[in-house]
Amino acid sequence: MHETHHDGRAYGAAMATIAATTHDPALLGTLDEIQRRVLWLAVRMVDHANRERPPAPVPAGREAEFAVKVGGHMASSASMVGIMTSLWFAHLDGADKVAVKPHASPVFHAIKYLQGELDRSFLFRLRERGGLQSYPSRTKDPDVADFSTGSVGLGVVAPLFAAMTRRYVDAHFAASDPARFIALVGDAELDEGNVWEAISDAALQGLGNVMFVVDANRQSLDRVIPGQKIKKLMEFFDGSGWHVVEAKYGSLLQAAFAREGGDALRRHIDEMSNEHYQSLFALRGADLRPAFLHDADAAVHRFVDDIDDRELVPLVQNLGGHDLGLLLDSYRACDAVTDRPSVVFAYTVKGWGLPIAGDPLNHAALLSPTQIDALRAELGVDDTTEWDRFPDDSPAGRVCRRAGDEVNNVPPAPRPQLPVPERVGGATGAKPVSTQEVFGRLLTGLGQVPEVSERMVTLSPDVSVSTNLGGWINKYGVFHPEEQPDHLGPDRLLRWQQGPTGRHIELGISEMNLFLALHALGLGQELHGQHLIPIGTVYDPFVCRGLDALIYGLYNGARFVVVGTPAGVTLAPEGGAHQSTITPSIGLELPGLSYAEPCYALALDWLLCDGVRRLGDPDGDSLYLRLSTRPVDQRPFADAAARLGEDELRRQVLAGGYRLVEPDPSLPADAPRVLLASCGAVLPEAVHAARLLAEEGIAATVVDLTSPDRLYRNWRGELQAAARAARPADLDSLAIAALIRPDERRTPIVTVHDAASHSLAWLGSVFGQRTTPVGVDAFGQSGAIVELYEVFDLLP
Ligand SMILES: Cc1ncc(C[n+]2csc(CCOP(=O)(O)OP(=O)(O)O)c2C)c(N)n1
Ligand SMILES: [Mg+2]
Repeated sequence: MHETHHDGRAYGAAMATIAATTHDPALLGTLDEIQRRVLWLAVRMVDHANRERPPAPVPAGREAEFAVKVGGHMASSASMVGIMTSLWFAHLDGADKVAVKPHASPVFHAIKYLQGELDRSFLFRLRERGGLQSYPSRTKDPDVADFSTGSVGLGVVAPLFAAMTRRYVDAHFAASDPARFIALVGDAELDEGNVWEAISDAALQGLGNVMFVVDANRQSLDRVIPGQKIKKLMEFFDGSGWHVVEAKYGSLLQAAFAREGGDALRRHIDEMSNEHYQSLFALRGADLRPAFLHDADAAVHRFVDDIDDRELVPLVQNLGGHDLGLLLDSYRACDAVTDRPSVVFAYTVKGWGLPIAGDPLNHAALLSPTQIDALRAELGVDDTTEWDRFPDDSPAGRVCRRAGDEVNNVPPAPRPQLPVPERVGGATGAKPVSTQEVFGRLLTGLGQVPEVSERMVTLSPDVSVSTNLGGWINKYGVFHPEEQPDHLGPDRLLRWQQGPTGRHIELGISEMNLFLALHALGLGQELHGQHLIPIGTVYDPFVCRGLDALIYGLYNGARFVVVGTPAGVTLAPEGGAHQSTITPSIGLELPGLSYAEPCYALALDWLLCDGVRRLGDPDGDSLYLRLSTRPVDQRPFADAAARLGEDELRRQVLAGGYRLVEPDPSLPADAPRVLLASCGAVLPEAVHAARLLAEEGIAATVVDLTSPDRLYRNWRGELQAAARAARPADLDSLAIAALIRPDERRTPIVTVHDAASHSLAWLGSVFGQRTTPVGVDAFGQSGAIVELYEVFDLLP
């Protein structure tokens, strides 16, 4: 494998090559027996799902239209069998948390089955609805994975952020049982930039309870990875201050290298290209020798002459990632280093033990029935025993039972119900004020409620100051595992007092890290036994930069508040690069997230308090607030509160909208009508437009859509329920029915949004009204607010 160091420089002191030590041969023998069964079950599960399970019933005659393969990843699973068997049966204990490489999910389930945590019936339900998920799922798999994985790269760092969360939780609450946080990583996953964003972030340094194990099979989906990739990756980790362990060669090869002339063998393998090395795995006996010796010098020929054909195959494939003793040594070496995270590069064979081993196109390859039959015989099971666990009284059975007792997941306690007030208060006044400014004040206000405050933690990717977290940070400080001197002193606009009691986590400019940290903190209850209230701020356009991590967090059931501010072209002078347009649709469409875009201070107060409370509700969700720096006159809201009463107004604001301005009563009853529906920073333009329209004799109603998301879901939910029950939809029961009165349901609607016009265009469909959507359907540009509103038709 062509992995020699390019400039001959010695690796950093942190890098260690593990030499095999002696282990109890009986234990290694039992682990080997277990790994063979794990391999069999993982492969057979995929095989069964593809060849034996009857397909889901399909409307008659339409079979071809629904015929897609089930799929699954035998080769990616096989390369992890040694790593995962040694880990689960001889290393982990109950408190440890592990993220499993997405395509090794069958291995995870095979292990959980052998340990007694997964019922046998699930072995036949891989990739079936309600069965085992294609990729490990924290929320859907019956044998609960600690972390979901699937979008490569995200699961890699999830345990790193979880360890960061544990460190935070232990510093703020009573310390919990020590746990190790482990990621099992595909080597090509490390191509994803988010991995390196996390590894280099200061907030994630010094976590000695983290271990990554990289399945270095030198293959991705498409190819054998050329060149010196693994050495480069090791250097990256080393350069980031990690403890790096290389488990490259197994004990057979290590022993061969130690024999006389063994150096030449080592050099030959080290210098061989990955493609050449991988091509050897398909060869047996006499075919292997000439291929192995291609380009070898005389010393290697001499050395190999003494090895017979049968010994050559296991020797050539004897990589560290399949040597159980070496793997255990590697894990222990990582445990021994407690001041920084560790990574093991375990060299493996993709498709280990299978006829597709090392084939560059084996990623999704399935064994043929004949190959399955041969493998069954080779791995020591038959038709009658192939799905069995080991007998309880066998050595393997005893190891399975003991490991199972130690590592079964305990279901988490429900999140506590906190005394979150309905409103913080004190945010309103006579002066026009922006939602972003109010948000800053509300945070410090919520900080006055001790049971809530102690669980609040804010985060920002280097935009704390410009998203108004300054007041909160000044009061509660910045988290650092150790007390830090404050060289600049307290007399500054923004203090930066760092220590273990701090309640703000500052991140570098990585929105992926923001959402991955929100995900980790938002699972505080599930993974660490402490419910947290994580609140992250980000410039709204850069929500898109972290979008996959945001989706990941929601998919995993994490609960957090994210504040996108400032948003829209209202950020006028900052220019098109900073003006968000499509984020409302993201907020509306993502499950598990309530998107709200209030315009007025008290509406924001209610929404934030309600959102914080919902983080702890069993059927709650996360909250996305889209805010602005535009100062807004608060009087129209005070008028609406006087008209509707505060309790009713609050109820409507939380439901998603209310009538802000009623039509001018001085207009005749038969005056032409229009309904202006808007939200957020451009709402004052709708209010102003209503006045101008009244002067022209047109009766305009202004509706403030505080959460278009909640209104849409409420409407869509009723339509769906009605359709499924074959009954007419009860539109009068909808929250929107309070916004659009019966006598207005033929009135034309104009929607006005500082966002893509599409986001509110659905509104007219509720009652079948003609709708003109107005919004920002082009990239923005620098200018004054008034100029940009003019460009996008947002000025009345
Ligand atoms: C973000 C993302 N992009 C692409 C994919 C599709 N994909 C799945 S596995 C894979 C290759 C992974 O290679 P590696 O991590 O080395 O895993 P191996 O199967 O070799 O163990 C790709 C590109 C994905 N799952 N997620
Ligand atoms: Mg790989």
